[in-house]
Amino acid sequence: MALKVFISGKFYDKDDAKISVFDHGLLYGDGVFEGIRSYAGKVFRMQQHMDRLWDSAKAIRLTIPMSKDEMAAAIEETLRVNGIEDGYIRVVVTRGAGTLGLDPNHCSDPRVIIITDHISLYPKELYDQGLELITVSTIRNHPAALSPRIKSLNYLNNILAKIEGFQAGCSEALMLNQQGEVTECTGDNIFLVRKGELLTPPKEAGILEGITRDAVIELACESGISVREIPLTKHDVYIADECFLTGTAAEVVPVVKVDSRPIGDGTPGPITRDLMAKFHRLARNHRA
Ligand code: PXG
Repeated sequence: MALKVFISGKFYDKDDAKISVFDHGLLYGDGVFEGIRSYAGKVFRMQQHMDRLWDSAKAIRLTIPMSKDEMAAAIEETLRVNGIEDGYIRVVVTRGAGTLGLDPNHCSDPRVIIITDHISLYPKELYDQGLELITVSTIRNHPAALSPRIKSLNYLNNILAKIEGFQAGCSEALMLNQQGEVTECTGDNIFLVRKGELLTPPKEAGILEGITRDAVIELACESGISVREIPLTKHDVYIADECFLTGTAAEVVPVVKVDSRPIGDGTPGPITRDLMAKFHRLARNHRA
């Protein structure tokens, strides 16, 4: 059976799931999105994803043509018609079809797209062995120009960084901000462990406030590990005892090398491994 895709209230077979070439989502990257996971038939942190989607839409002055409850129900229904229990959900809201000009007032019909599928971002070995990062020259979007807190369809900033990372043979790229502070990777937030403490850049550094990041901060606090959101530099990364990334797609993934320098002893550290296990339990235990 072909995968069904939800577009604005109707289900279409994957090959027939199409939107207009005049949609400003395509013409200008004018829209917002979310990447969400479902574990054993239960959507992980649905409410937080709905809140972030609505905040992103508000920031770009886009009105989502349904309520959060209706969106949540449509997501559940899309998972159900596709028989997906453990999967990945991509929600996209575009400005809608308009004219060949920037003016969003010509777009009267925002499209809501829900795709559900399976995902595995990195091979299992990377979770056991850890991955390597490189700091790239592409800096993260300046918050005064386009806030990194908006999950918009404009991901060129991250894509350019990702290409730089790939060219250096790394599967993820570490992005700095305009002040040279550490922000995040192209689709994941970053954490360091230093003297038993968890350190991560604050939202003011110019990051997407990840939902996995929030979950890991909560898990660390519950385990009595101190967490500080403070500005970090490359130096802090180089001298860290441990490093890991968090994201919906990646979950929690250890980092063992940055800019060719081993982090700690060059293997996934104990706090990282503990938080990976705790995150898996949290996600699979269905706690919202
Ligand atoms: N930073 C950025 C820039 C992101 O795009 C995260 C951090 C992690 O946030 P969550 O809420 O997922 O913990 C993201 C989210 C992809 C993909 O295709 C990446 C994300 C979301 C959806 C798809 O790589 N990253």
